[in-house]
Amino acid sequence: MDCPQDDLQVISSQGEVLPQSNEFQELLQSLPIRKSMMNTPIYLYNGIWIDESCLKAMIAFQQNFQAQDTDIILVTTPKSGTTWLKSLVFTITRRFQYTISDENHPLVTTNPHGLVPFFEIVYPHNHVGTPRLFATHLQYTLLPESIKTCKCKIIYLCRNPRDTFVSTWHFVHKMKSKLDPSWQFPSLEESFDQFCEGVSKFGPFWEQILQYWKLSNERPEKVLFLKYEELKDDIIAQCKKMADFMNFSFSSEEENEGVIKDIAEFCSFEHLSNLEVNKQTEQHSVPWVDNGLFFRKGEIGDWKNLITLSMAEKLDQLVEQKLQGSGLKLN
Ligand code: PAP
Repeated sequence: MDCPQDDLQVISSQGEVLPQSNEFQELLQSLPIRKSMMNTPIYLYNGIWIDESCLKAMIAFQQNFQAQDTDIILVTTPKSGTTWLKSLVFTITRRFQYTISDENHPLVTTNPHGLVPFFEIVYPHNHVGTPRLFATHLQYTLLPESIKTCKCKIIYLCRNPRDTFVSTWHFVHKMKSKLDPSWQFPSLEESFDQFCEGVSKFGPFWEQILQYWKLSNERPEKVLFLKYEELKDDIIAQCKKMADFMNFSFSSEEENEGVIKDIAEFCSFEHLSNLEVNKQTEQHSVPWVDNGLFFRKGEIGDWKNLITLSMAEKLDQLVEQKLQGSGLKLN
């Protein structure tokens, strides 16, 4: 997820816009700085690489957000299926409120990002209905204490890093070349090396994956750990798992009536990407990002069409080394 520089402000819990303080400028100047895949500055702050506007929103979120026991928080690495997870969780938790049909469901008229806001993109945010649903790309260590101590639940989703990298590459190129066709990007090789170094938005990606993986083992009632590939493999089983975890289990009547299958089809790439609202090039559910940019191919293994086998092997080795001893595999 990319956050343009001038679009966001730090806003207090009372909703006041806070002036860009000298303190914040001093903080920025004190941080290590690199260029993102989009060739814009990113800063290393408390272990993650983040851009200026997301850093502002993140600090406001850390200072002001109060979690509630019933909140559900979706955490993802960027480009690992956030849009899909948002649509699934929204549809599962709101199924008694909205019939899963094309006419009246909010997902028909609103992109999933408009229904489940990111903490670090705009703060404070509007949330729709109950339970409150939020999303973030932040590591667990950066979440406010109230999320850690109350009974709210976290659903975590990651994806094979080869496809995540390739999805990010296509996203930033489509986005920036639309804003400015003459924009200069780092080369594919440079971007790939930086990704492997851990220098990518909200990265290093393996730190985030490991934190939530560990926590999902220690506190399975708090964190549910999912993989994009497993959703693709058996969406019905994964929907049931999510529903049970959120205390929104499907009844046997619902199962027999095919409700889970309806939800899976309703939130499928084919259905969502063909809705008018998600083909829009002018509607932005996240500042500056066309709704259509969240849907590209939605497949496993598209890395083969961009990176070489030796790049893929290099990434695999890195991942194996980083995840060593954790019991987690990402293939
Ligand atoms: P974000 O981090 O900017 O929110 P995110 O939704 O996590 O993006 O990732 C986008 C990817 O999910 C795209 O993958 P691709 O580039 O490999 O195609 C997008 O196509 C895919 N995606 C979006 N919606 C769905 C869906 N309903 N089912 C499966 N994949 C999806």
